[in-house]
Amino acid sequence: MAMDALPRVLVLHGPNLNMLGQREPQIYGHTTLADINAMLVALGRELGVEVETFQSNHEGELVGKIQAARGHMAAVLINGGAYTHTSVAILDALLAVDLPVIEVHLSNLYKREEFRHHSYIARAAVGQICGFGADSYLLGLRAAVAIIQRKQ
Ligand code: CA2
Repeated sequence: MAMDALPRVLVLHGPNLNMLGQREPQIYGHTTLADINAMLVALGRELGVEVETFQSNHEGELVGKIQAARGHMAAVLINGGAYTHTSVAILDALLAVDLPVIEVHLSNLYKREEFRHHSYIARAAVGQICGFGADSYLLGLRAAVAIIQRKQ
């Protein structure tokens, strides 16, 4: 008997997030990106979704990955890094792909510099989770799964 494929969640990490755990631990914590990805894959398994992770320091690569998600992914979880505050291209890709988007950030954007208070990604997102460190991603994945299950 053919098994139904699990819904897939695409997790995108923007620029500089590959340095997590190596610099500025007072802001971003000691957890590495590999740790976060492993926790997301494990939680996804528990919750019945397949998690695919991707990090890039290049805006166009992130746009390409978002475009390719259409028809293959059930939701997109994104920490756009600094592109959050600058990228209309990422916003347009997220709007075009027509999937539930959950925006996450390690730090609390609203306690930081004014320029971090505006997110282009927020316009395409169901919601935003920020300020909980690595747990922001795990909470975001739970939110994505709740949305996917409601649709099934
Ligand atoms: O809090 C977040 O998750 C951010 O998306 C992180 C971005 C920042 O530009 C956003 O305003 C908020 C920066 C990611 C840089 O990550 C680093 C990790 C370790 C060392 C240096 C930077």
